[in-house]
Amino acid sequence: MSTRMPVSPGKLITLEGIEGAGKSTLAQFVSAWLGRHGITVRLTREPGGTALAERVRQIVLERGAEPVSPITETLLMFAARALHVQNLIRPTLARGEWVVCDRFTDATRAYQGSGRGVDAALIDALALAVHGDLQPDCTLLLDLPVRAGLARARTRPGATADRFEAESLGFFEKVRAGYLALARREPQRFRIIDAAAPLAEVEQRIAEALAQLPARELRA
Ligand code: T5A
Repeated sequence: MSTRMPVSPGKLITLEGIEGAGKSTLAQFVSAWLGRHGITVRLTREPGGTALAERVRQIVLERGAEPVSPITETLLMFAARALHVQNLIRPTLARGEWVVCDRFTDATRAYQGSGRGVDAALIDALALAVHGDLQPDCTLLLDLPVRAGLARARTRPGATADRFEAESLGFFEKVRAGYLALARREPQRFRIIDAAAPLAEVEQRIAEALAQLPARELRA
């Protein structure tokens, strides 16, 4: 008979924010920081994260001739998320590893909900169907003025504007406000980080937030 101790499930850490907030850059910092503190981490992103979900990402981000309505966009985000949750996130957490994810369902709430006007109740129903009781343990909201984020995103090496990056300032103002409203509603889960600060300062704030996570596995 096996005497192996049951594995305690890993934690899901998400990074959110408007374009150019620094999510991809800081997701790598979060993974490295957790690694140094004894945690095995899987770094991933949305939409995408698995082979099939990355194909859905291409469909939803590309600027093609065929219109994509807000509801279609929402369904595509959740189709990609369903693949990601089933085939990567849940199995990784079940092994006791942590998942660091560049965007998750809060992005749908902010972009499709606040930005495009899709009904919040519909988004909640899809979230329940796709990931049930799975919620991020901690969400780092990288907040900065829209103009600053877009300027960074547009001057990034090799940048080409996808369907979202081609949107107006007004759209991103609604997205930013939507994120801040989500953070106010769930202050335990969200940490709002001033992403307009120099990178070293942003990293310092994130390290402080991670050090406060209630996790036995975290080594000093
Ligand atoms: N989407 C996604 C939805 O609408 N609904 C959903 O449910 C989901 C999951 C995904 C798009 O899909 C939408 C939102 C998005 O529009 P994406 O490429 O994953 O697209 O996301 P983007 O936000 O477009 O990614 P970006 O690369 O533009 O932004 P990041 O990741 O926030 O920024 P990053 O790390 O690439 O940094 C940008 C530049 O700024 C510098 C970096 O070095 C880089 O050059 N930088 C800083 N410079 C100075 N000071 C700092 N503090 C800095 N931090 C980063």
